Amino acid sequence: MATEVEQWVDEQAGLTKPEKIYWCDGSDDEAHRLLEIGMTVEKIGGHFTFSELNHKVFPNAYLHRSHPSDVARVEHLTFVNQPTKEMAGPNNNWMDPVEAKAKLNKLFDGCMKGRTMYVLPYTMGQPDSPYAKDCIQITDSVYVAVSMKIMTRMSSRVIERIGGSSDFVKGLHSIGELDPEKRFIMHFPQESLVMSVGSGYGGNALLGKKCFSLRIASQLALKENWLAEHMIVAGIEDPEGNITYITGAFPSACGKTNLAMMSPSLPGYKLWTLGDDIAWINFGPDKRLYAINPEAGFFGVAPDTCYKTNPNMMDTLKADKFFPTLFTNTALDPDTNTPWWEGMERDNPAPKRLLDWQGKEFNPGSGNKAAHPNSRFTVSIYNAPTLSKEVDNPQGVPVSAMLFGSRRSRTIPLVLESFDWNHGVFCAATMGSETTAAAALKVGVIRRDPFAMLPFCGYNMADYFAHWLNIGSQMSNPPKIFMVNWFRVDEQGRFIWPGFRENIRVMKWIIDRVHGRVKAKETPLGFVPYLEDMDFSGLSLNQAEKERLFKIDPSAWAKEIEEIKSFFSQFGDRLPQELCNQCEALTKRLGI
Ligand code: GTP
Ligand code: SPV
Ligand code: MN
Repeated sequence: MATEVEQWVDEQAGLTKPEKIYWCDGSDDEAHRLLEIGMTVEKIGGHFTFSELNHKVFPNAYLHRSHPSDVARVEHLTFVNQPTKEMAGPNNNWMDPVEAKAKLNKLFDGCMKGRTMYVLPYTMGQPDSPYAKDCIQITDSVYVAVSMKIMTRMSSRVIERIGGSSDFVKGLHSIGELDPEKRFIMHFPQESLVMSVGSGYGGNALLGKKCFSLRIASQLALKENWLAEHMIVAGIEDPEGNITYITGAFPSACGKTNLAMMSPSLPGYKLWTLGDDIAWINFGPDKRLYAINPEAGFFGVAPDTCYKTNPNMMDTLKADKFFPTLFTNTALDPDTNTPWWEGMERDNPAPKRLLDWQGKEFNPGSGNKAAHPNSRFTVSIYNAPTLSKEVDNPQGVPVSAMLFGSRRSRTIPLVLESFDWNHGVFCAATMGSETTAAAALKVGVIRRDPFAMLPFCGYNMADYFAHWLNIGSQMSNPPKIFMVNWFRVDEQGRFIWPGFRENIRVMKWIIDRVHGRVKAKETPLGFVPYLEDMDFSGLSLNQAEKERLFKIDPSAWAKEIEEIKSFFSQFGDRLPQELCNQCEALTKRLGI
């Protein structure tokens, strides 16, 4: 008798009508064959899916150029189809699940005619972890299949693990016609099902990532008393050799990968990487919170990555270990056949000739960028020189501090410690950030992005806030919560804080606070460092700049509070009263 997996795959094949069905085993040999197909058979918008890069410089690396209309997540085409609109909340697009299925089934009907259907069995999380989840994704894109080999633990053993069970997460993906008019990313949390059509781009198409590990998983986490978060996981080793584990939530393209891979500028400090995008956080037997990274690779922003800002990532990209590495929508130096992106000129002068991200001759005088601003690399976490030895620990690592950071030019100080858990939840719930190129939105305007989860929470965000408050109430000694902001600007609009490797100075203060080694100054916003406790040695910051990093501007905060209230109002009665209380208390402390 057919297993549940076989039955489900049969049904999808009946719908999409592929010419062939191929079950992936996740091996290197298979990746070679898929890359070969991408270099000689499969085409996207007139050119082959993959081309081989110079393996002397970037071992195992391949370039992918996507369809020019398909370069970022599309939040307006992403739906969370809970049984009711109320359950999805004001932060999600919603459609009645029955209607949504009917609409999608039309788009999927026959969409794989003449093509191969790839069946990808994978787990999110180390397979021996009690927190790991088994998943099956179907796709008709070799780019997606190869990306999933890097980003997840893909193996035919997953099929054996699932056996006859129906307990697996289902993802149905087709690039369809790559037509933005026929593009939808739809989630059905009640069925642990994602259906995605019309895009081959990362977060829209690698369904184990944002779609499952955040949108579907956040709903599971609510039911099962854990957290699924848009967070890095890292260990910070101090000069005494003690490692303190932290998580950090930052909106897309606001610095997670850079922080997760940091090469600290302060002597004696080391950073150990566990994850750069997603954390699943569970209570351990000691009732502390423990984090795992469900992913196995990085899908990182290329522009600005260079030896000056992120040497560990450059070494990761050049490591000759895990097979293969992908570059998507970067520019190309045709003379050396190596990828190039803006920011690399900080290490070496830009090549004389470049092909832009669409493969066209690049004109530096045009005002355009050679690499797409959201161009990315896909590379195994096992290539990272900073890989934590705990990365495969099935239980995860104990979390001592949780950071929340965003791009705010004038409101949030460089670092701020919340008074307690509930105040920290308020700070995270009211986070706002200046938008970036990671989503197809207007760039540079402030939008509220609570917990960096606005595009990724799979249910009503008011219930999500309540869940966070509830998690805190179950701990006598919860992790400390910090806000960080690398992006405050001076009068000329330039970033004051040097950031990147220098962020260790902020991390040092954070772990000193965790271990009770340093006092802090109480302000209306929370605790901030006394300037003399911040290690600014060797930086060219004057006193006025140091003060500006922590300055509280009452008029900016008056505006901020108005915006927070208006953001909260959309949740009506569902918003936990505690958050309104926190807002009132903040208003009083500021004397507004
Ligand atoms: P996603 O993969 O989209 O979730 O992004 P991310 O949060 O991992 O962001 P990433 O680390 O890739 O950084 C995105 C952009 O922020 C890059 O262009 C970086 O140059 C910039 N950035 C990261 N850290 C810093 C910093 O400390 N200071 C400044 N000024 N820019 C930074
Ligand atoms: C993000 O946008 O937060 C990313 C890239 O990490 S994506 O996989 O597209 O979500
Ligand atoms: Mn992300």
